[in-house]
Amino acid sequence: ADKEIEVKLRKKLIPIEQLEESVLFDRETISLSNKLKNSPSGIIAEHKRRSPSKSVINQDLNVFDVAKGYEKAGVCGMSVLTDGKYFGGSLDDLLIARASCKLPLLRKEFIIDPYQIVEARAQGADVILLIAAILSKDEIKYYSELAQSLNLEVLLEVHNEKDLKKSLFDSITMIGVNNRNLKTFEVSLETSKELSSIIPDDFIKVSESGISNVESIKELQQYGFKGFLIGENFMKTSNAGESAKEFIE
Ligand code: IGP
Repeated sequence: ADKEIEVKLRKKLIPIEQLEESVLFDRETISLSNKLKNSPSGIIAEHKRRSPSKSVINQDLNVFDVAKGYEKAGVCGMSVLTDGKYFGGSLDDLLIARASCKLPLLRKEFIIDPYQIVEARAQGADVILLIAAILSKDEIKYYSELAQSLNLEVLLEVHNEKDLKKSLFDSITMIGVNNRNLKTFEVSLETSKELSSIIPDDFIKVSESGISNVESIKELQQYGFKGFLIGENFMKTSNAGESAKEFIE
């Protein structure tokens, strides 16, 4: 409910017509899925200051440097948490990352309103996250088609078979399996392995959360995963970019 109030407040601040006039609104977006297809490492590196499961991860790294570092390391894309309440992020973080690098940027947010998708486009994102667990089938269809019409790619996040079953639309390019259980915060890479066989081949498979070594990536690649979303493991160090580099061939 807090989130809804926040969205409504922001709507009042910036009318949608004004978002559409943003200079970033018409920029050519960069395809994350194409990069993942052609990469041996497939790293999507995240900027995340804190999280409900770990509280503070790192408050000292600034987004500008992190984005530059990830780009220099050779990652495929960057994920930027824009949620303030649970993750200490903001839309300014997204804008700063946009100003710092040419990587495809994922707006990492709990999207529950189409306004947030237009906002993502206006603030420099290339990809949005849609979480199946918090959306209906109709919403997933509508939101992903809206994103596609704005030249944004969609990473659709699933936790189980039920999530997956309501999410298979051709306006979606990437399916992400979140290895972190939303209720218990427990992480298990088995979740990715188990779901891999029922994700149709038309989608790029991404494994999200709890990845902390290259061996895990090699193993997940055997299950057809092309993308690996990694936050904490890079952010907990003093130089996120350098840490990401160790994961890249
Ligand atoms: C990154 P980790 O364990 O490497 O820090 O996880 C990313 O998968 C995680 O931040 C995440 C997330 C989300 C955060 C995945 N899905 C949805 C907020 C909302």
